[in-house]
Amino acid sequence: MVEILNYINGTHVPAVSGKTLDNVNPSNGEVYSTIPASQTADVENAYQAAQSAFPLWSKMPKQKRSQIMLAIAQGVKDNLKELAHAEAKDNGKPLSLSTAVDIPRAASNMEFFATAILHDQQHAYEMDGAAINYTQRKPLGVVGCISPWNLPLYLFTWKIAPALASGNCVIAKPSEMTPMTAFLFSKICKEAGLPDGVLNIVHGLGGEVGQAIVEHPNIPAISFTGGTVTGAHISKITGPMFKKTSLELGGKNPVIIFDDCDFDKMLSGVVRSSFANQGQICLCGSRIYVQKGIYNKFMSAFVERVKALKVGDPFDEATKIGALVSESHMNKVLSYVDIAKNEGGTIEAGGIQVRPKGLENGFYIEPTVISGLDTCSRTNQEEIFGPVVSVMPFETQEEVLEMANDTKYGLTAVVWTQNLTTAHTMAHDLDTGIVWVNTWLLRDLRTPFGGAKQSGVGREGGFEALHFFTEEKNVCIRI
Ligand code: TXE
Repeated sequence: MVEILNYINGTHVPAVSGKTLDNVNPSNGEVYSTIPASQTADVENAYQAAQSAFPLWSKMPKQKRSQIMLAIAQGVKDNLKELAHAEAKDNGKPLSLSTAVDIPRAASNMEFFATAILHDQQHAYEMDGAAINYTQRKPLGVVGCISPWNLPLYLFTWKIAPALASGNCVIAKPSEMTPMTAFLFSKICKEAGLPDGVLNIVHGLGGEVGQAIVEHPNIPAISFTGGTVTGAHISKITGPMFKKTSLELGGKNPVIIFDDCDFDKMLSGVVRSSFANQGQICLCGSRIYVQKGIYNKFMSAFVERVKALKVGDPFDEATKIGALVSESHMNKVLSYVDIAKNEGGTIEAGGIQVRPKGLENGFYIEPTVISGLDTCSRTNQEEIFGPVVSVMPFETQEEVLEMANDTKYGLTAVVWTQNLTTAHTMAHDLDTGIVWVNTWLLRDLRTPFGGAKQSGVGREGGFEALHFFTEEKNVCIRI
């Protein structure tokens, strides 16, 4: 049994209360580690450590901060195998995915922000010889970063990297369901020479540790990625406290396939955007709109490809769909299959739990394709966050645009077309923070990342993220 510990002031410690929580391996349903069941007292200890480290870290020359962060990135790369293995075991995702995507991206996040701080600019505004204004950006102090379970180290580093790079000290809370890689990462930080107290990792339940971070009177900024309901709860607390709050929340993303698309490329792309990471990525496309001319061709080719996806052991190289993160999440996803049936949907593929030999207690669902549902059905409106997609036909661009935008979410949209005008007009008219045309999840870390409507508030990525973690000041000097 592995004992995961908090990382406070450069030291690995249990929760003050001594209490622990069980951590389950979703591929077989077995408890394989414990995590500290931290509470307010642990967050307070982390805060004290972070506050003490702030003068040193915030005043350290950027070049030096950058070097330490690059050493951490190198440590992640050096430990790729161990981290990828840990991520697959903790989350249930295929090892091939954590090796190719999650862990390399965690290293890139650190590298990107470590170098971005060297290139950020300040502004100057000259007033016709009468005065000059210039701006400064200062770190905020001790900030809170709360991350989810679907891309554990990937999203953990996506938040802490800009926070640290811009000179803040951090209290970070990984999801209680996937704490392992953050724990391993803390050891890498120590070895890379990150000064004690600069990054503190407190494990435990969202309603306890997360809540204590959000409510802390001296933490001026919260960066959160997770469910829309939790995001709404957090902003009710941070609003009246005037905390800067960045929220990356859920999605119900449309994938729009026009008759004139490159069919083969589209088909592979849509299989990926539907089922990567068992459909547990806020960017996955779960509402697939297909133009009538190719609807039947698409449906039969898509269903054939989906049925061929191997579901099972995350450590088997042939596996394309691993386990869902938890039993309760699997049950939530399965409940939506029942909802879809009750709404009159036809299950074209999947729709059932799978019990692979030797892993009968794991949390597996066959990739599921549903047809015949109205765009306003619950299946098409609520975030399922699993390997479940709904396919619908459309005739005109105007019609599909209306259906695609008819949701409370607005994170991403994918458009498959070879027609430049269609691509441009759809990209312009879709109410989402991100539009991908003829691709999916192609990411340039310089670009703004985030959602419209109930998919979130604010943008991460590039200088936007560095700016979120700083306070801008204007200095006006009379000449
Ligand atoms: O997320 P939570 P859950 C969606 C997805 C999923 C649903 C619920 O639809 O089914 O959200 O998932 C911490 N104060 N997404 O319940 O609770 C929690 O410990 C502070 C989309 O697992 O939002 C974890 O670290 N923090 C999403 C983090 O919030 C709190 C990814 C996210 O967990 C807290 C995950 C509180 N009161 C789920 N309560 C995406 N956008 O990618 C919980 N937390």
